[in-house]
Amino acid sequence: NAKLSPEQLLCQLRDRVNVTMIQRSDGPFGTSEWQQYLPGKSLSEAVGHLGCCAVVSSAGSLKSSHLGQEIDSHDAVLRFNGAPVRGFQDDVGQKTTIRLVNSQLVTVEEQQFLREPLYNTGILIVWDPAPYHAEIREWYRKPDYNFFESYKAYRRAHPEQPFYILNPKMQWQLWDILQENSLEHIQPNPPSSGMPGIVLMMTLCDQVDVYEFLPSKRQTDICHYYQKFHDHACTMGAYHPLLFEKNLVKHMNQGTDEDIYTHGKVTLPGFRKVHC
Ligand code: NCC
Repeated sequence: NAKLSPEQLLCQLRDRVNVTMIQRSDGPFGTSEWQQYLPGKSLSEAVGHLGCCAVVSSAGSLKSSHLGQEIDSHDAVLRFNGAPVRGFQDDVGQKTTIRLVNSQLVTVEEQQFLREPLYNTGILIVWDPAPYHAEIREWYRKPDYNFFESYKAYRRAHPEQPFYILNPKMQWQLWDILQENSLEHIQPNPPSSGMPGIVLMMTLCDQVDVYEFLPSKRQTDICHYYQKFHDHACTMGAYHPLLFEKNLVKHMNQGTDEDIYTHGKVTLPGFRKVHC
């Protein structure tokens, strides 16, 4: 087995994955126009020191989980894309500290993204798939989805809400570690939003509880807890190497298998608590 020990893996993630947001010093973002749009504060300044954090996947298995109170008891909660809280508090809680969205949502669903009040809570972070280990300049010229205009429009409408662009290098640094720790060749596509969401919280928090990323006994082929749409690929992955992400997270779990089975809950240490 090519796998590292859980401790070695945590160290690899801590030391090789740079969790950074696009800044003024990043080549094409150094213009005076971009200066007006990029948030002035860094992400860690915006969130402060966080103790216990929750990452809430969008999986259908959250339905009827009654995990809402437990999720809300965390200091900070990260959610993905258009995952709603209104009407689903009992299962997913209502606190949203960070929302990680993909560039497809910001670009293709632009009208909804700009209108829907769901996005106005918490800190927003958008990511876009760059070519494998591309420089920022190359990615900027040819993003997967050209979300930059929609990002600017959102910033103009909500100048007080922190909204960051994830440095796209992170995704391939993660992918390399996924590939190195898998016996099979994995598809050359960036990880799902799940993996960077988890690793981002590991940089900000002392502890990270992840809900229904590893499915519980409620596992279902219903894609999302908020939609009646069945697709097995939502849980197992198709474009994204989701199964490999899940295997990696399982390997690092510091909680019990019982917690996975009953709560779909995995517990990971924050990088501050990792000693290499
Ligand atoms: O579905 P999505 O993912 O928004 O889910 C967010 C994260 O939750 C985890 N998940 C979700 C469903 C499920 N049954 N099991 C899970 O473990 C995954 O970690 C997932 O990353 C994405 O990753 O950004 C993704 O986004 C959607 C879609 O673009 C957005 O929801 C916006 O509408 C993608 N779906 C499609 O493009 C049709 C999905 O492939 C990946």
